[in-house]
Amino acid sequence: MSSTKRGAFVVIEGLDKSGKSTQASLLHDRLQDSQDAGDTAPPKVVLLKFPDRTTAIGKMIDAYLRSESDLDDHAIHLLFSANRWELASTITAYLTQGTTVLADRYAFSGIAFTARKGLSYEWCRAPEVGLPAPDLTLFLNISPEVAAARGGYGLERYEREDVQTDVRRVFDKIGRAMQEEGEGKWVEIDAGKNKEEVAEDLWRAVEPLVTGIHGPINRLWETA
Ligand code: DGP
Repeated sequence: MSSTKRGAFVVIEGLDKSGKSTQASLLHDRLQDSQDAGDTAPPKVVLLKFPDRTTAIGKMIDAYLRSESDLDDHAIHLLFSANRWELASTITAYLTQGTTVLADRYAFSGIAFTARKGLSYEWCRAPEVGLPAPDLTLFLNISPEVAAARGGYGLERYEREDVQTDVRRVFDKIGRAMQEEGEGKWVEIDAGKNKEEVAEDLWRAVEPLVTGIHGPINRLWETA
């Protein structure tokens, strides 16, 4: 039996105001344009966004982020994780049918935003173990000061420079651990450059994966 090709799973992570959502959207369009004209199904690429605020769990997360509700730190962590798990089988199905899956945030945000509250790294990681593993994670690196200078933060719960500084420290730890553990490729992109340059750097990292991947879909930290 010939080994079949599957789609690539690419995650974009970064601090708030790193340009992550803009770049995810640009990358999505570029991946879409790289598809053969007239080829409609299955889609060449899909863009998912975490948290997905449209589901029942996502609505609870949304209320929490907008400070309309308060939840125990452990409880909200598990809701964010559950919000990824509710899309896990969808991600797997897309990859299997050859669709590239692009995710705006993933398990790494989950760890970074809760570990900064003082909960242990291992506890934060535990509910993410076994999720579909990205083949490539692109971390948009920007200093919290530069991020803050980009028109200021919004009003949501974590949109503060002190929070982002702590979160960045945990992201650095995750990036180092990912590289040491060989858990899929983690690439840092300088997000302080202008929009076009960042888009180009992202494309250079993603382009080799566009044609698909031979091999199984890995599971995050399953052997750790
Ligand atoms: P966004 O929609 O990308 O702006 O994300 C909303 C906020 O939620 C942002 O401040 C980052 C934070 N966030 C994203 N994912 C998680 C997660 O899994 N856990 C926690 N605690 N926060 C998260």
